[in-house]
Order: sequence, then structure tokens, then C-alpha cells
Amino acid sequence: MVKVYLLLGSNLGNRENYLKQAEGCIETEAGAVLQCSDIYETQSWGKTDAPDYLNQVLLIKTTLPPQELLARLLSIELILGRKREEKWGARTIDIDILFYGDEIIEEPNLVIPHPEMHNRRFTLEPLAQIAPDLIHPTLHQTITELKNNLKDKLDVKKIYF
Ligand code: PH2
Ligand code: MG
Ligand code: MG
Repeated sequence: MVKVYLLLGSNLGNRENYLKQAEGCIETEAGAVLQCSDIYETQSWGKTDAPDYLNQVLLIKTTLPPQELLARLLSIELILGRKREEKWGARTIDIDILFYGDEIIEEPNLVIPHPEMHNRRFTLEPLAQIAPDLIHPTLHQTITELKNNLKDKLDVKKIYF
């Protein structure tokens, strides 16, 4: 059993509902959900004229190897209506693997830890809420330290429904 941190993101349609549906599909297709961060409303990073996102981090436990896990997450994205048209285009749901245990994976279609996570407030704020002391396996800093060193000043705020 491996512990895996996932980042969910939605900025199209009923964003909260897509996060909820994704959580349900992950539970049945990928592994038990052990912890969820709060949901954060975040300014779009990389494409600043795109609608705001809702982002959330989940901790799951899984028996699936990384490539099989990725395949299942991509199929959940498709089931929930994800269309890939342009880079960073608006999407119903995006499910990214942040950490797979403390493994380091560099394959053409899968890089873990997620290569941009330490530059993104929309990832580190929810991650720090549930895993403040987790150590990044290649940067050798805790999530709290990475968050405190962020240059990204885009807005990230916790929301309550
Ligand atoms: N995902 C991206 C690009 N930009 N910005 C925010 N706020 N949240 C995201 O999940 C996000 C993004 C690429 O997947
Ligand atoms: Mg992404
Ligand atoms: Mg993705």
C-alpha cells in the first residue's frame, strides 16, 4: 500500500460538484481516501485570463503501480467531461499526482514529484494544510518551508460552502 497525494482542480461548470464526483470515482477506481484538504478558490496560474479554479488535495492509499494509477485518473477525467484542447485551457477536472510515496519517477508521460508543485501556491496551500511536515524527496524541504519560500503571489483562499 502506498500513500499518494493528488491535486484536484476545476475551473469550468459546477466546480464544486466536479471535485465531489472526482473524489467518489477516485475512491472506487484508485484507492481509499484518507484525508482531504479544504477547498480553495485560486487565481489561474500560467494563463491569467482563465476563470478561477477550485483546488483541493487528497491523500489516498493505493495498491496500483504509478502508470496504472495515472491511467485510471486520466479515465476519470474523461468520464467527468475533460476535453484537452489548449495548454492550461479551462477544464471540468484535472487530477495530478503530486507524490507517490517518496518515489522519484521520470518517465516521458509521468514525472513525480510533480515538477511544478513547489512553484505554485494553489498546490502548496492545500497540501500544507494536510501535510505540513512532509519532506519533498528531491528538494529535501518540508511543505511548510516550500510554502514559506514561494514567489507566487496569486490569490489562494479557503472557501466554505
Ligand atoms: N492548473 C494548471 C494551470 N494553472 N491554476 C490554478 N489556480 N489551479 C490549477 O489547478 C491550475 C492552474 C495546469 O494543470
Ligand atoms: Mg495540472
Ligand atoms: Mg493534469
